[in-house]
Amino acid sequence: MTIQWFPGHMAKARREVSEKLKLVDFVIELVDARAPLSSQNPMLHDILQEKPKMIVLMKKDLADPDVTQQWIDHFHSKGIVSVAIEANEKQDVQKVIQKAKQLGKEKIDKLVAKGIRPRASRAMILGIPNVGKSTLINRLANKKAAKTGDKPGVTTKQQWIKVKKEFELLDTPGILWPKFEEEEIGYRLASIGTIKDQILPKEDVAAYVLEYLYANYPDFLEARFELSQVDDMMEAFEHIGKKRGCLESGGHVNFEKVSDIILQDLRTGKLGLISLESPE
Ligand SMILES: Nc1nc2c(ncn2[C@@H]2O[C@H](COP(=O)(O)OP(=O)(O)O)[C@@H](O)[C@H]2O)c(=O)[nH]1
Ligand SMILES: [Mg+2]
Repeated sequence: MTIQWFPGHMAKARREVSEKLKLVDFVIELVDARAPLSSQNPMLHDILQEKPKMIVLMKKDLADPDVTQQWIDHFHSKGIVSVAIEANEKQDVQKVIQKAKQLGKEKIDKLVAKGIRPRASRAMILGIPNVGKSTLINRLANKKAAKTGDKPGVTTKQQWIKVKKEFELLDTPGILWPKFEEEEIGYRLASIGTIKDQILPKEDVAAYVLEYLYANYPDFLEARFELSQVDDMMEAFEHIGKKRGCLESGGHVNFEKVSDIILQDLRTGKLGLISLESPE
């Protein structure tokens, strides 16, 4: 796999997250419900040390509900508080607030037992790019618009959003890098649009999607593309291309356009509710 993070960038990201961590009682780690493991950061565990965390599986509206439940059970069995949400669902956002309040209270209670004065608990949101950090911060802040864009260095000073009387949130998220230890992880992240389309060849990512769907959700391929096999990938692309008007003069199918259609359909949920990995 050719994806590389420069050690300098990783060190800087790690430093920034570590600085912010000092300010909070616990963290809220965001992952993508369609690939909750691949969208985690491998180093977070080390960086966090003893800091409590909860996991929010974002974009549950695009994921396979059965698999999402398996993930919730999986995290639960490991003693990790987790909740799956759709950012636009008010009730889901309330669930995040409830769990965060509870986790924060446990931490504050411990501190109070050690002699500090009771205060609101403080948390920060962490996650890889595009997972929905800014969106969730806005929902928790109950604001329509807040600063978006993952630009390192734009933050001048940390501000706190008072979500509830007893729970405050850092207004800027911690940005983590994804992991690329296995090729498969790169393809999953590229499929859901977390990694930019320029990094892995688009046609390869689209072929990965077709193969994965054929193995796990064959009915969805049939329903959306009337596609019943992908043994011959070229033929599969041509079939979709012809159906969806990706023909060039001379009758050739434009494979790049076909790839765009496959990836767009996946990312917008038009292919169905799909999870790209299950626990284990
Ligand atoms: N379908 C869906 N899209 C979401 C959800 N949460 C965030 N998004 C979208 O994901 C994209 C990235 O969100 P953003 O908050 O900018 O991610 P960030 O890079 O982590 O700050 C945006 O297009 C959001 O609208 C969700 O629960 N469901
Ligand atoms: Mg953002």
